[in-house]
Amino acid sequence: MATERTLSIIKPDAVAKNVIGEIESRFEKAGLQIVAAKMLHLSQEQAEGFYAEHKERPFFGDLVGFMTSGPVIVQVLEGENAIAANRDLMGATNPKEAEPGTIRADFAQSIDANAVHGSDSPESAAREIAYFFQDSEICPRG
Ligand code: RTP
Ligand code: MG
Repeated sequence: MATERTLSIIKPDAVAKNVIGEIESRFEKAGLQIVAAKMLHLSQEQAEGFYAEHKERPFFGDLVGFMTSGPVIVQVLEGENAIAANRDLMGATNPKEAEPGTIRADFAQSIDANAVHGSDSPESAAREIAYFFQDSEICPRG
């Protein structure tokens, strides 16, 4: 088992529903620590850059429009196998296919408004963390 970091976003739909705390609680109960966090209202440029891997996909415009529709929490989670552990807690991209008890099953409306983002590999975690945070903004526990 390896200690990892992953980039998590609480998306505009979940912030608007006032369930930031309930979502954070799932991470904490699973043993993941929040080692960096901030609230941002992403610009179009920030959202396009963040999701650049999807820029040729037909849903890209809707994705960027949604991600800029309201404030988000961007954060770094740290813990054992944090990347996979976070993806397990999130559930499937489409909340209709997400396992009961996952964040998306419990809080998401649709494949667009799906409550949370999580890095999908060590390479994307490194890129996505650096996209939003300087090293000096990450505060691991001693
Ligand atoms: P995320 O990146 O947000 O954590 O989600 P994910 O890995 O589960 O899904 P990904 O394939 O990376 O897609 C990014 C976001 O784009 C939207 N999407 N829409 N209409 C569609 O077919 C479709 N596919 C993906 C979702 O909002 C997804 O979270
Ligand atoms: Mg993804």
